[in-house]
This record gives sequence, structure tokens and C-alpha cells, in this order.
Amino acid sequence: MRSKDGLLAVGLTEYNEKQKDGSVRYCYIYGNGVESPNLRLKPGDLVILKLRNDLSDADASAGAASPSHNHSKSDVPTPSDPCTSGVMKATSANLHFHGLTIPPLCHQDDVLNTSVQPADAPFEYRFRIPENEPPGLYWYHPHIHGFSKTQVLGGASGALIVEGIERANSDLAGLPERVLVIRDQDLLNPSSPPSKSEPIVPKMMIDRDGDSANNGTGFGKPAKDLSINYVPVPYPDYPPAVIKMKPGERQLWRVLNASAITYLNLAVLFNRAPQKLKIVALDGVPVSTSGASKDILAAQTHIGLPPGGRVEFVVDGPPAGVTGLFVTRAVDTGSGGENDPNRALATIVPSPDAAEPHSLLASAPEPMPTTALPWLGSVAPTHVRRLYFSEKLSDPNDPNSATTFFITVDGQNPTAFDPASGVPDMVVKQGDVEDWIIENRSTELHTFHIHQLHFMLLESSGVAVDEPFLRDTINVPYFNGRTLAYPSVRLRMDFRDPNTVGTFPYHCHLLEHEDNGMMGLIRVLPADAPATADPSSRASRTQDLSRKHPSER
Ligand SMILES: [Cu+2]
Repeated sequence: MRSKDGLLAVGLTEYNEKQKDGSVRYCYIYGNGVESPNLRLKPGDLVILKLRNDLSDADASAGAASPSHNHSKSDVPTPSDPCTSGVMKATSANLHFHGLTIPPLCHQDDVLNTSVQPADAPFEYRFRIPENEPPGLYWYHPHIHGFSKTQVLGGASGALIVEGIERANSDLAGLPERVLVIRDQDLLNPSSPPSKSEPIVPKMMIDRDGDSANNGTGFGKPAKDLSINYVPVPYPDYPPAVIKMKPGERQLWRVLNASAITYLNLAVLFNRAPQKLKIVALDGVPVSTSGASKDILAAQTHIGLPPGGRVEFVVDGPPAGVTGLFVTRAVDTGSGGENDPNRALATIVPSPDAAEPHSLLASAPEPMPTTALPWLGSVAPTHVRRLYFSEKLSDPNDPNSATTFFITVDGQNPTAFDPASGVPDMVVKQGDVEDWIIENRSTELHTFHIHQLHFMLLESSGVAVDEPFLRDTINVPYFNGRTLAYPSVRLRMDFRDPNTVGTFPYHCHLLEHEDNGMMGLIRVLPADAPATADPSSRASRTQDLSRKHPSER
């Protein structure tokens, strides 16, 4: 769906339905059944999106394999103000516009209080794509605390494209482009043995989430199945989807990892040989506008993509007679993580009569105006903060007991996110630039994500990295029990944009971790707010802590 004359007006209905196999699928539906349309917008456009909630309680309707869609008795209408209700139920709906720097306010991009119930009238989102929003791939998904995993795993997600990437990188002018949305879902064939073509792997362990645990081999049963643009590629044989391209045709591929819990490590193979991916954008931001030469990522042959992450790269189609393969390689998620093995996603078939993708980039783009702000990497941070991911078993003697997940500002007590609290874990001022050192004290990989802004990776476990580009999601490596210090990332956080003013979350983007507590709140005060921090915040304690690191202030 494309904006017209500066406006995109669209109505979406979030709908769910129990399947014959017992799984529950979720979707955003437009009009007469179009599923989760790609929303295509230009900087400056106005979005008016009416969200209707047609969710029913899947558990309450268990066993009622009726094709009709009835709301259960537990959904007694409780009219309330969707801006303030804060009701977070299985049947609640809302939207997060992942990656966009739009205000964390109701009707725009607030997820802390905004919640639409099935009895509510269609709820209006109304916001403007900022003039300075980088052109690239963003996405929308539900963000109801406690139920994000269920809804996203069920399929509720869609792509949002800010048009004009060819204005940031003239090499892309005139290219056909395609949007590939990769989702995960519960296994279609959970009791099947691995394919005979795979090497023998140790007997599958089930982790405490009920998923196949990481066995460290790159093979075996995955924790979840994947689909690519709605085509499932299920375990154990992974029958790939088919992408037809004209032989040797050059295209821009925009890939979204809309999985709830699955890490990707994407590669394109021709005759089994990995191809260079020519990466042009990460997490919606063209690398050419990020202080980097546009060739900086041109030589990568695989790219890790955490849940929530996006990558855009140029693919030259295979020559006639050569079939390509789009795959995800294994991801080592740690001994506490899920199994994300090697598997195919799609074959790339060269065919002279292949249909052109629906979208072409402009052939004579006007260059993008230069940004007014200095490059983030050259701005000195005003503050350094330390945070850490950790996990706690409810019964330390039972590895299968329930786990609580935490992200904690160092010095504070680990507490699972409480949606009723509303008290920020830290307070900053608009205009600030800070460095955050985020440790992982658990034995599984986590993915740090913050709403409203992008950041830059400076160091990985204390070692400087040369990554002059921006992201909004990043993996924090797991602790293997053998290093003297916990693994960490050092991020330069950018609170300069006025649209960051307000209170919003940061969290792990593995949604079952987020749902089970791995989320915190930050409040960005207006630049002209009085110097004293909000006394209701827990941040006063972190300021004491920061004095322990005078060299970093
Ligand atoms: Cu996590």
C-alpha cells in the first residue's frame, strides 16, 4: 500500500484463528483479506491507520473447532480509553512501529499504555514520517506486554518501507526490489526425526521453554519452523520457497526477521559457493548515510540478523543454468539458547520469463539532503551507563523450573518489568548522547532493542570495532562460563532527536524474554527541563554508581 499525495490512510484488523492442528494464527488484515500489507511511505507523509481488534481468546475456544469466529465469554466488553487503559490481555491489540523515530505518545508509537480491546471502536494511529527518517525497511508488530511472543509467533507483523533508498545510494537507481519477511512458528512436524541427509547429531534436548535446545552442531531439530513471505519451510526436509529471477538480474532484497525468537544468519549460495551480499542498509538506515563508505559492507558473505533486525542488500541473480539458494546458517545461541540450525529458505531460479518484482526504485533520484547533526560516532558521550541481561530460575535446583528474565541498570536490583509501575529505570535529556555498556550474564544470546532511536556499536567485549553505521537491534554474546569478564557491547545512544522525548522501553527482542520481564524504561526529558532528575525515578541510584567510573564521565 503506497501513500498518495502525502497521505496513507489504511484500516487494519488484528485477527486470530485456531487451526486444526491446535496452533493459533494471528494476522493484520486489510479490506477483504489482504494479509499484513507492506506499507510504503515517503518522508513527510501522514499515516492515518485505524486498528480494529478482532481477537478472540484462543484458549477459551479450545476444542471448538468451528470455522466461525466467535468471541469467547471471557471477552466481556469493557469499554475503556485505549490510551490509558494499560490492559494487557491475550486479546489486547496495539502496534509498535519498529525503528521509526516518531514520538512515544498515544496514537503514535506508545506501547506502554496503549491497548485496544475487542469491544473498542477502531483505534486511530496518526503520525507523520519525519522528514529526516532514513529511507529503508522498518516494520510493525503488536507489543502487548506478556503476549508479544504469542501474537508475533502467530504471524502478526508486516513491513513498512520508507521510500527513497536510491537517493542515499545512487548505485541502486532503477533496480527492481523485493521485500522478504521471515517469520517463525511452532514446528509443523515436531515428532519427525531429522532428515537422513543430515549428519547424526546428539539426542535432542528440550529447553525450559519447551523448544529444542542448542546442540552446538548446526543441525538437528530447530526450536521453530520458519516461513518466507508466508511460504513455510518446515523441518525436517525444509522444502524451499521459489524465487524466480531473470538470469543475472540485479535486485535489491530487503529482508526482515519478523521472528519471535529465531536468530538468522543469511547467505546466498550459487553452486554451494557463498556470494558477496553487497549490504546497503541495516535496520532501516543506509550504510552510505552512516558516516561509512558505501562499500564498507560489500564483501560480506553472510549476515547475522537478530529477531527484529533488517538487512538490505544487492543480489545479482544466478546465470542461466545455475540455481541459487537463499539460506540461514546455524547460529550459536549458547548452551541456554534454542537450536537455530542450518536450513534452506528459498531456491533462486534463473528464468527468462520471471515476473518483475512489484516495485522499482526511481531511476533518476534526487540526492538526499545532508543531515544537520554531526555524525554520532564523532560526538562525545555525556554519560556512561552499565546494564546487564540476566536470568533466574524460580527453583535453582530445577533447570526446568520457570525462568524470570531481567535487564538491569548496574547497581539496581534485578526486577522483572512491571507494566503497572511506569517508573523509568533511567532519565536522560533530549540532546544527550550516551555510551551504554550492556553485559550478558546468562548462558544464552540476547538481542538488545530500544524504541524511538538508533545506536552505533563501538566495542564488543571491550575490543573496539569499526562499524560506522547504525542499528536498532543488536546481539549481546552469551557467557560461556570461561571468560574473566561477561561478554558485552558498548553502544553510543542517540537522544538528540526531539521525537525521542517521552517514556519508552528497551528490551530483549526475543519476545518470550521480553514477555517474561526482560524490559526496562527510559524517560527522555525535554532539553529545557530543570536539571534535577525526576525524583520518582530509580535513576538517582545510577548516578551514584557512575561516580565509580570517573574516567568515563
Ligand atoms: Cu533475550
